[in-house]
Amino acid sequence: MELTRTQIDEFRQNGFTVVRSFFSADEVQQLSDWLDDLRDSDGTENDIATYFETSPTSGETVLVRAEHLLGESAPVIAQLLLKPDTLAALRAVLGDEPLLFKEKANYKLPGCRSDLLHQDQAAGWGTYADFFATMLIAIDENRVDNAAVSFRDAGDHAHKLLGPEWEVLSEDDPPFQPENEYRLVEAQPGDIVLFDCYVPHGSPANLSDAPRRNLYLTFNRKADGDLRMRYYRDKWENYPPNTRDAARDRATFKV
Ligand SMILES: O=C(O)CCC(=O)C(=O)O
Repeated sequence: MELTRTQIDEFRQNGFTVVRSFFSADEVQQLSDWLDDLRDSDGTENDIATYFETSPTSGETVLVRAEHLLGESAPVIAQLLLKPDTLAALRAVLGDEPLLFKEKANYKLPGCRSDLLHQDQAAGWGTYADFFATMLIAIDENRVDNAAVSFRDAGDHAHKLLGPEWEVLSEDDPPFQPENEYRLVEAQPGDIVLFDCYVPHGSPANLSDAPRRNLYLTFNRKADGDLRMRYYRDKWENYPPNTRDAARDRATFKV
């Protein structure tokens, strides 16, 4: 499925665009089964970096995110996610060959905390390059009541940082204010959102009983080089993955 001219223009002007049914029901089912296996793991197997946290609402240990998903342990999943249509869409928005920078699953299970308003570039990405594009892939339905992601959509998109690195743009829980300047993107499994590293976004805590799992594939331009393992090595030094029996609390989370 090729992006339309309108979608490419929206991405450039507003920092994000939504593409419906980019992955088929069969593809989503494979991804969902794989994510469920990972959710139930204790975080000690294979080369996937898991981040377990204690839920602020239920007190239970939940897998909040998993990164470095497309290592040697998941060749079939890597092929499915990095299919020719994925690379073509990223090529269209980046204007260059896309190279995978990082990939993660955000589980946002019932009880998972909010993700405060932030720009991805503020997470130290400027050390590596000044532009990235991310494909959000909805695995579960994203609804207003199970923590669908909101993006700033006020016609003032700027390709720059709006605050200091490592700081969120607001400490207030979503819905972000003023509400009419943000677009809450409800999505069906298989829908994607392409967004750049400067568009402010975030999502509330998941207070429903429905999981809201999304995958995020982030790419940089080939001109900026192959940065993925350098990024992960740096990140693991500063923010090491953990196992189920060493869950963190929210206080350690920044951007
Ligand atoms: O998955 C979400 O709800 C938002 C996560 C997010 O913005 C991020 O991980 O950068």
